[in-house]
Amino acid sequence: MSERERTFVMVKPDAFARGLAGEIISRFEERGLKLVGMKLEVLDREHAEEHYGEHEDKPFFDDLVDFITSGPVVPMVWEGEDATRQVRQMIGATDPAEAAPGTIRGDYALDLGRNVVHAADHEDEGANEREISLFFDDDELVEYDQHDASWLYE
Ligand code: IDP
Repeated sequence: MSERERTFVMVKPDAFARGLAGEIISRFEERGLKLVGMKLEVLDREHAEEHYGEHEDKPFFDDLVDFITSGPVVPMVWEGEDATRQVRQMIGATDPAEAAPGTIRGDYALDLGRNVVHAADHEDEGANEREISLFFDDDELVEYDQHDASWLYE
């Protein structure tokens, strides 16, 4: 069995406003991932700019920060085997027009700037640690036994 990992995921304001938060959370629950952290908050600009710091020189940066601060988001931490890569596969390509049907973006989104969900980049090794600590204190991540683990993992 490969390593159990923690990965950072966030329901974006478009999905929350469209009543899709529950649907998106259910995708990860039903897959068998373990929810260890979750909040509901409206991000301030400073927090949003730090979160998207890698894009600060891009032409879409201001619009992206406007959008992500425009309403409630649901930051979450999900744990599971190979979780970062599995979650990225589940959310689909960044541009919903390229996202396969069956992925979250492929099923619920149409536009690059309104792509319903964020997840840490599995190709960026430090992304999870950086993003989890930007949104959660250690004592906000919950320790518990996943009761169905023996049915999910051999
Ligand atoms: P990701 O969300 O799939 O990790 P990133 O490249 O990190 O994709 O981009 C962050 C977010 O910025 C995307 O989810 C998307 O909403 C937005 N974005 C990325 N590229 C563009 C663009 O070219 N125009 C407008 N928005 C963009």
